[in-house]
Amino acid sequence: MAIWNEAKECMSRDELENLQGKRLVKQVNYVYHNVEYYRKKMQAVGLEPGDIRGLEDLNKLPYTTKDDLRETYPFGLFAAPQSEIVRIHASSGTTGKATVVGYTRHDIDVWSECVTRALVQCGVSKNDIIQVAYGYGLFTGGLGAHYGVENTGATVVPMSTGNTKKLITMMKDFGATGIMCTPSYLLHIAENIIEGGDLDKIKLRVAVCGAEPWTEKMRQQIEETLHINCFDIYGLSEIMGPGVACDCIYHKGLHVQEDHFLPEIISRDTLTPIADGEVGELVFTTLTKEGIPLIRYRTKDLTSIDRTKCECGRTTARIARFKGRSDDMLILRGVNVFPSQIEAALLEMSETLPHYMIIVDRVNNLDTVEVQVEVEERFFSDEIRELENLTRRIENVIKTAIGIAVKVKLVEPKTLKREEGKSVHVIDKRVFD
Ligand code: DLL
Repeated sequence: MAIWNEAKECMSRDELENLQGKRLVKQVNYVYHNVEYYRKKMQAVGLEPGDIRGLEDLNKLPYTTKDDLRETYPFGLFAAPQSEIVRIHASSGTTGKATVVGYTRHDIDVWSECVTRALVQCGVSKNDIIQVAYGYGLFTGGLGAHYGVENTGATVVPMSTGNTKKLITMMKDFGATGIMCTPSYLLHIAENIIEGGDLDKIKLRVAVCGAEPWTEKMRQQIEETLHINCFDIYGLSEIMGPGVACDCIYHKGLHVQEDHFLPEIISRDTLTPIADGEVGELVFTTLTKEGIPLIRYRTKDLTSIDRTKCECGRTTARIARFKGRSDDMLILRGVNVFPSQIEAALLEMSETLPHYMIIVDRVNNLDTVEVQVEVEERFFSDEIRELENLTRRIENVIKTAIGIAVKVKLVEPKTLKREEGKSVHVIDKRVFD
């Protein structure tokens, strides 16, 4: 199995840690001198760049969270001037304000390199034709995957999301050999392929899926249904986008591109680093980023780490399949959604009461969302048409707020369960184990 950049992916741990240490010192200096917010944050804990001399000083540095990105919206954490930023992406923030990230030309090159390494790790070569069916746009999935495929030398078909029939037609007509999309979407595509009697008409042999939590069972199900190899790719916009880490043919964890991103696992209770193998929150420090370098960014993703050499020959640390998140962020059809975004949208409407319940399920492998909303009694004496109008309007308001369609069900006042303690607004019936 080929390795794209053996010099970086297979170096000895000593060599790698030495490189990481040097890059960390440089990145901290860069951030201190170019981002006022970080400078103040470091000064607040009495830190100067000279205090960080290598990896051993990492835990002196304060953490960064999504709140820091929100407070500095939109460009406050950018370290490079606008004239050097060649691209912007964004994802959902906790209160509706987007998390905005910017890339310099060099950042885009590093990103393409990382996705290329991941793809080659999954067996992709220039002989492949890859359909990218992640959304193109502010979401990092589409364009991130796209540049990586091109850099590999393979042929990219920029499908984006939304038209399964066309995707399958082109898969057959073009002889596509690979696909990149969310795992739940691929299961949906697979069902359509089977139903349409198209399985023997496609040449698909590899899929690289991510952007949402999924299980090993789902991965195997995809492999068996489509007779292909299926891999798990991870990433987040704050750090880069897809390609921060990816599975290899041994499926024993996702290799982190450690020369660019320094991983730590911290305890959710004490917020201090924990031993390899133990499950905690994944934290990343970018090592080479220019646009928006982040120091000790708390991803809220729960996993464990293994730094032993993999059977594939790579020495980079592997993170285990994700065990969930430590915050309330939902990933619905690959889109990040915070319940607070739905709440804020409902509160803007005068007809709704501040009681709602979000019910998430997975039907035919696609996430479904029903939002039950209490509305004032008087609406139930109105004509059915009025109720339907109101339902559609609420659906539109929510769709505008979170970017995906939901089904709204109006319920009478006091129907939804009231909690005595922390209110519960989400029932997630999907199974991720
Ligand atoms: O989802 C980037 C991406 C695109 C990754 C395409 C892979 C493929 P965000 O929209 O910022 O970025 O969402 C990041 O999605 O913190 C995880 O909670 C979740 N996530 C991403 N990949 C995986 C995965 C993209 N393979 C958030 N398994 C992250 C489980 C994943 N969760």
